[in-house]
Amino acid sequence: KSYNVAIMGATGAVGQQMKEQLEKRNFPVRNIVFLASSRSAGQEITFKGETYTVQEAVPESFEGIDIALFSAGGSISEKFAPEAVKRGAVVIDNTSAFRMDKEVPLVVPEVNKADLRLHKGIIANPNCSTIQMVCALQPLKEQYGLSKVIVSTYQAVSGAGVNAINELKKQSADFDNAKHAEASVLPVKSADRHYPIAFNAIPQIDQFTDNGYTYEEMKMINETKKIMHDETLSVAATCVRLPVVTGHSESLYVELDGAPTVEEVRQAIANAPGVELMDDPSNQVYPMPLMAAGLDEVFVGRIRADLDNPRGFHLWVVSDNLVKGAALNSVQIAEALVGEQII
Ligand code: A2P
Ligand code: 11C
Repeated sequence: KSYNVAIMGATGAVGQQMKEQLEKRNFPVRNIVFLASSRSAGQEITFKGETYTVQEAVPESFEGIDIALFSAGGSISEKFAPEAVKRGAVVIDNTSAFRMDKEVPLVVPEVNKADLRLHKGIIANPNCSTIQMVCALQPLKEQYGLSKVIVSTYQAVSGAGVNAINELKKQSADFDNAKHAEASVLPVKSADRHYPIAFNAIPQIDQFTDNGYTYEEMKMINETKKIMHDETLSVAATCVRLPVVTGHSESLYVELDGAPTVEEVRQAIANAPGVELMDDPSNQVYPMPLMAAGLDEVFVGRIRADLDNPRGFHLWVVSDNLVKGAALNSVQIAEALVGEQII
């Protein structure tokens, strides 16, 4: 059996990766439609050796579509996802529009694939920084119980889209002018002030909420509890943007219910699906975004026991934010729908 697929936001950083993942994983596509705004309608995209023309998205674009992968921003999802569902499509939405909606499953297949069965037309793909974190947390939770997570992130500009990548590239060319480089995209397009990202670190991703945390930080907090089915889990996050093109890094402090050895924690991570242990300090082996870019896995290294708390551990987690953090996870959701005969 094969499926009619649409990619909404096909010209974006994530949309392009969605196309690549469908090709690479040989997803059973019968027909594919590439959708974007009128700005890029008419552009050409090659899929499995055939050329397709990008179309401006309208509600009728979803006639006959079985699976629609969305990554064109939250307001576009709010407008078009219901139109796609009305026409019989299952929407896999990579924006924050529906993630915390009680009717919408929020899924990382390695963690909570069973939630897919509860879908009513829309399935949400979590935020990139949440996805890689829960992949590393799940094996620890399963084997030792998990009570607390404190995470600090080191996030790549591609999380903020094609324009942010272009901004970093442009600013990087002029080291002497770093402080005064022109900035109009980061920390977030809609902000009052913009700061250069080249040669910098910006402790703001997305806008601030009323409690002093940013939306990105609150996503990591709220989405983690929902995906892991644990409202009592204590989660705190500080999210920082770095001048890295692709690959988010995260420093995690976790408190477990049990008190395993470091070697036992390493084994739990090594055996987890989708996760690769890369932890050999004596040979300077640890994950970094430059090596993780373009790869599927969530890489974990620098695993250490806390020096004061026998239930506390520190981990360093790196993954390609556009791959497992977005496009791959969405395509894995589509594969699970097919594999489990939910579609
Ligand atoms: P377009 O190329 O027409 O602007 P990114 O997050 O990398 O910036 O990508 C955003 C994606 O969302 C792009 O594919 C962009 O298409 C698409 N997009 C933005 N606004 C709209 C819209 N109003 N309707 C459909 N697609 C949109
Ligand atoms: C970033 N994590 O790195 C954001 C991008 O809710 O899907 C993803 C935003 C989202 O900027």
